[in-house]
Amino acid sequence: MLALYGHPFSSYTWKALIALYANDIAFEFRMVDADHPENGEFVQSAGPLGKFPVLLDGEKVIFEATSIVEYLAQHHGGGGVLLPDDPGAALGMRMLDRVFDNYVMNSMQPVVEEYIRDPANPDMARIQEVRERLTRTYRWLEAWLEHYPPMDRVTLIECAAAPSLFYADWVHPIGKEFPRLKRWRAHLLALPPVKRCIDDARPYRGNFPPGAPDRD
Ligand SMILES: N[C@@H](CCC(=O)N[C@@H](CS)C(=O)NCC(=O)O)C(=O)O
Repeated sequence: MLALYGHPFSSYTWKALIALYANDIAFEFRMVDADHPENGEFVQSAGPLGKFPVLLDGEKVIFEATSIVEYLAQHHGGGGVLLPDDPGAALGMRMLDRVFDNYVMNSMQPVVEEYIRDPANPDMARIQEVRERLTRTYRWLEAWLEHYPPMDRVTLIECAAAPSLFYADWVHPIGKEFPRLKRWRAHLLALPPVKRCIDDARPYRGNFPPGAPDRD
């Protein structure tokens, strides 16, 4: 039986959960929180900075959400959908996966950090930089979406896009000048594996440092 270490409110945990749910892969969820110190200890021992999610398959430990999705594609079904067998098509998906991690998720992280550092007095210049980076990324995605219509299947792209766009829109709402991106985000949020993550995370929304909006 697989075990996934993570937290229901963690965007990177969602990325792995979406792949697991979409492929009906049985696993045990091991919560990383103060009530389960043994899970936190395991996570600390897995990767260099003790980040989650971490997947345990027998003796095998896999960390980094992208690697977990790739591992599931290789060993637990996915049938060429999570990641295509064709190397060229797979490379295209990996490139998009990097876009969502590096330019969406990582771009918005400083806002979360600012509200943790000093909730009453965040550095507005730093936040403005985030807004500019995200706007630029949204513009790129809007153009990319011209050739990527919303689909019901779940690939590495949907696993990476859904959590990153879910939270990025909370930090810097996707404007109406990006209609395809707005529509795609709504489509992703309605996919059953994504919806399940959103619903399971609802009790933790109060923990979002910049404050969670009353929607989604
Ligand atoms: N590059 C990692 C990032 C994972 C990550 O940042 N996880 C966050 C939760 S969403 C975490 O572990 N936070 C706790 C910490 O940094 O100590 C991945 O793709 O899995």
